[in-house]
Formats: sequence, C-alpha cells, structure tokens
Amino acid sequence: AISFTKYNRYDEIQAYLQELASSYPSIVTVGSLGTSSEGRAIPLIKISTGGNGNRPVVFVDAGIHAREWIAPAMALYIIQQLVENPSNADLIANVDWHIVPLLNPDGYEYSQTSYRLWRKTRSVTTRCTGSDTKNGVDANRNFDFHWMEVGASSSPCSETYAGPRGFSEPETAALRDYVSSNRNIKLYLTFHSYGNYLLYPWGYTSTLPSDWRALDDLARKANAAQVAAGGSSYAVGSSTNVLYAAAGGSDDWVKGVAGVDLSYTIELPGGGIYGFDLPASAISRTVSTFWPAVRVYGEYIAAL
Ligand code: 0X9
Ligand code: ZN
Repeated sequence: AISFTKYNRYDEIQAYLQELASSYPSIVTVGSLGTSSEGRAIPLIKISTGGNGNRPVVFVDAGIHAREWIAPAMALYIIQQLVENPSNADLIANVDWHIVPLLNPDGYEYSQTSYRLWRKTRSVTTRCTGSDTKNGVDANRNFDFHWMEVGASSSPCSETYAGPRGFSEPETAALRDYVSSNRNIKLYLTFHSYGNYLLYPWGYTSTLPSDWRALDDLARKANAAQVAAGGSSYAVGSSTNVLYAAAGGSDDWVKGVAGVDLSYTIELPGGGIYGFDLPASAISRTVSTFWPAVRVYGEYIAAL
C-alpha cells in the first residue's frame, strides 16, 4: 500500500511498485529507466492489459525537480488509480501507461535528508558552498533541443545550470533513450510544481507550434474537469507565453525531437512557506482533485 498522508521516500516508492508487480502480475511490469548519478535505479512501471506492445502509450514522469514533492505523489496516485481502482478499467482497456514517478531520485532524497529546497540532480560538478561538489544540473535545462538558448545558465552553481552539454545527466539520457525507442507514445505528461499551469511547447520560443489549438483544447478540457472536482483553475498556454522562456526542458525535446505531438508540463498547486513545501496534510486532496484532469487526457488517447 502507498500512503497519501505523507511524502514517501525512495525506498517506499520502490517497495510499492514491487508490491503491485506481485499483486497484479498480468498487468504490471516494474523495472528501471536507468541509473542515477549516485547509483539509484530510476523506477519505471508499465501498466498494460494486453496488445503485445502495439497499443498507444501514455508516458508520465515526475520528480525531475527534487523539491517538487507533490509531483511524485501525483504520479503514485495515477499508478494507484489505474492499477487498483476497478472504476478506471476503461483507461487501461486499450491504452498502455508507462510511468516514471521519480526521475531524479538522488535530488529527491537529498531534499528529504539535507536541504528541502534542492532542485537539481546530484552529479559532481564543482564546489559552490562548503565542501560539497555534487552540485548537479537542472535536469529540465539539460535536454538537447535548443539547449542553452534561453532561460538557462552555464554557471554550475546556478539553480538553472544546464550542464556541460545536453544530456550530460544519466537521468535525462535515460529518458531520452526510452522515449526514442518507444514509437507508440502518444501523450507525454511531466509533473512539476508549483503554480497551477498546464503548459505545452515551446519553452524556447514564443512562436507557437503549428498544432497548438489541439494542445490548447485538450488542456482546457482537462482543466475544466479538475475545476469541476473543486480545484482552482490552471493557466493554459505555451511555456514561454504563460510562464517564461526556458530552453532544454523535457517537454520541448519530447515534442521537437521525439515527435510526440501531445506534450505537457503540469505545474501542480503550491503551498507551505516556499510554495514547494505543500504540507503533507494537503497531498490527498491535491492529487485526488487533479485526477479527473488525468482521466480526460487518458480518455482522449483511448478514443484516438
Ligand atoms: O522552469 C521549469 O523547468 C518549469 N517550472 S518549475 O517551477 N517546476 O521549475 C517549467 C518548464 C516549462 N517547460 C519549458 N520551459 N520547456
Ligand atoms: Zn519543476
């Protein structure tokens, strides 16, 4: 079982996925996307009721940014709903879901044990303060598509350090390799926090993608569903136009290079003192309120 009354640690997340693999062997496959800088397996769960890998795939990740704890919680809730709630059987009947609930496990654990506001990976770069040299890279500036063009830093101590080169981090390279080799991915959702945004490409330019109306329409339907469930409304639009310009994000690479047309960054609600530190008492309500939006996305892919 997994709890939504607290934030789960890396080991607890891994244990839950293993539990699902044993309890639901006919639909769940658990593995790893790759290995982090500190040697952790990056958890990956595939949910499939059949079809021999020929069905459309929804790819979901969370936890690219370490401190955005509500994002992995959302991914775990999606996993729980798809696997353990029979009322969601329609969402897995003809669609496979591949979910990476914690893309940056090193940063996440560091934010749990040492510094709550850690954002980046934990690869060795340089010394910034104290003796620590594992100052890492902003994984969401490290994707190699218009890399370093805007909204990213070449200074290793910056919070938005893009890395020495695109895909310098094992975590982003693992995502690249997986998404590149899975031609059936029809929808990409990457969960972040905070601020209530449903963002689509591009983050590197204010020019809209040619299919922006389809991206916008689906996001607005998803937003309406979570508003109906009691959530506050999300701002919908391209990253550059509604948030800020920042190149090297996973969403831009997935659409621009991997060719997944429907690619979204979802900024869940904030809370606490800094915005990223939404209190544990708010997890359950936050994830269950957003679930109807995920359902809208899933229904859209099921109907393709
Ligand atoms: O800056 C980011 O990476 C994201 N916001 S956050 O507060 N979670 O750090 C927004 C990313 C939007 N997508 C792109 N700029 N490509
Ligand atoms: Zn983020």
